Amino acid sequence: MFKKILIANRGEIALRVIRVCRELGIKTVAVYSEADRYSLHVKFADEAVCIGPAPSRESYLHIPRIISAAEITNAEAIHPGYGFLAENAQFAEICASQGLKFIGPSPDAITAMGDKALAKETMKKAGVPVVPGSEGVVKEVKQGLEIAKALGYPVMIKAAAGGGGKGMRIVFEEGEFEKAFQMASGEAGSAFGNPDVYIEKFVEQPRHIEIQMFGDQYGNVVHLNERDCTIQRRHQKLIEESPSPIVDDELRENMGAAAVKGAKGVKYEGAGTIEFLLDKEKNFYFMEMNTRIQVEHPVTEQVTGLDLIKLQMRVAAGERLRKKNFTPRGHAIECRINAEDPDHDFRPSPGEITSFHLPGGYGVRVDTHCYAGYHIPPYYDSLIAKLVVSASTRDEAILKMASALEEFTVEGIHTTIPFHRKVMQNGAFASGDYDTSFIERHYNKD
Ligand code: MV4
Repeated sequence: MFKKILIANRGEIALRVIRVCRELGIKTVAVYSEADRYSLHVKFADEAVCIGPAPSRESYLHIPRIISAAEITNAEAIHPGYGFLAENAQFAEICASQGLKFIGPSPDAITAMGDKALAKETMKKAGVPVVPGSEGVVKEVKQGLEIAKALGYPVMIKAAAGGGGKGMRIVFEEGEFEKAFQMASGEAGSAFGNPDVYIEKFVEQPRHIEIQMFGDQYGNVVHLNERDCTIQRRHQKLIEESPSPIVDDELRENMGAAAVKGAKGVKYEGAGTIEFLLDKEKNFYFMEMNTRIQVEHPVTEQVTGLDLIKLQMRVAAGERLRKKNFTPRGHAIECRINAEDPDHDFRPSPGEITSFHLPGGYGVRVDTHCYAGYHIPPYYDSLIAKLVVSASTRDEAILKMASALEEFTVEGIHTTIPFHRKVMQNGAFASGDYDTSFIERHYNKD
């Protein structure tokens, strides 16, 4: 096992990694920006190195400063967390060239999954179902029009360099195609420096179901069941759960087997997630692969009993995965508590937390880096806590979540807690029967 690692991240995920390192006897190095001087990851790590000013570009995204921090502290490996440099193939490559183990997949796997059109073709070749559409990128409008006609409208135009909904356009009829194509391509060009787009049949009223994957350095790949992340707002997930209320054993087995084929196809190492769209008839289609540990990993931990961060450390250090039975036990739900005002279009609400009281009880878990007196800086994401409950059934988990949300007190800033309280009372949510338009349909205040 490593003796010392550097954590190239901040917030709750940095704390989560530090805690695992303590359990494994690994020394930790925190890095921090000038805005994070008083953060708990700085306090709890064995060493801490300031890597620059508040803006991410000059600190958490500044590769030479992070590599230097690892070198001066003699760290052997880097845990990237999520966001920032977690899916940057160049960073993974530089780590390797400096003799630092990047705790994650190979640069090649990151690159292959980063181009969404290439990722789709790679998965298709490995035998994973994909949404019918163009084979790879479409360079000309004329070619696009032919493909769209053959697929039948509505279709979606997606940026190859996109992901998470950026540079995406839905087209309902032929007359709108050309303009949408130019818009999507132009948007992709200015946002990602790559104007390439591809085309897909539009899947109506889908669910977002993702499979947690793990691979080791010897080609063994396992799946750890699904998470249902259908409750999203503008491509930001707000609630995640496992198992999905609409996935039965047979579908779980089929999606899991497909995901394993896909991950084996890219010799995947470490934690990763394969996202699927599930249509009304419960057909599933590959959407994207995320080559990182995700925010919502705790719901999988709660139903499998595995510590996924610990598992990341172990496979990065060369341990082998042994196939076990990972059938989910009970039910877990996560609510993302963000410093945002749900009554004003979820606008960010940074500032000082003046009082902070956490819920408790059996099966209640809170992953947070916040405390009373903490100032939420305006520079980074707005996640302040992940509230995760587990119970034997979904109905119990919903009641437990409602109760925990009642206890959870945060003063000084606005949070998404009141929004989550309403969802836990919502009949459609309780029934498990909804799609990705849930929030627009039930909570549109715009
Ligand atoms: C789709 C789709 C329907 N049909 N692709 C949104 C983010 C990006 N990862 C892909 N997304 C979608 N792709 C086809 N062919 C609908 C969405 C989508 C969506 C997917 C999952 C969760 C929430 C969503 C909200 C709007 C659109």
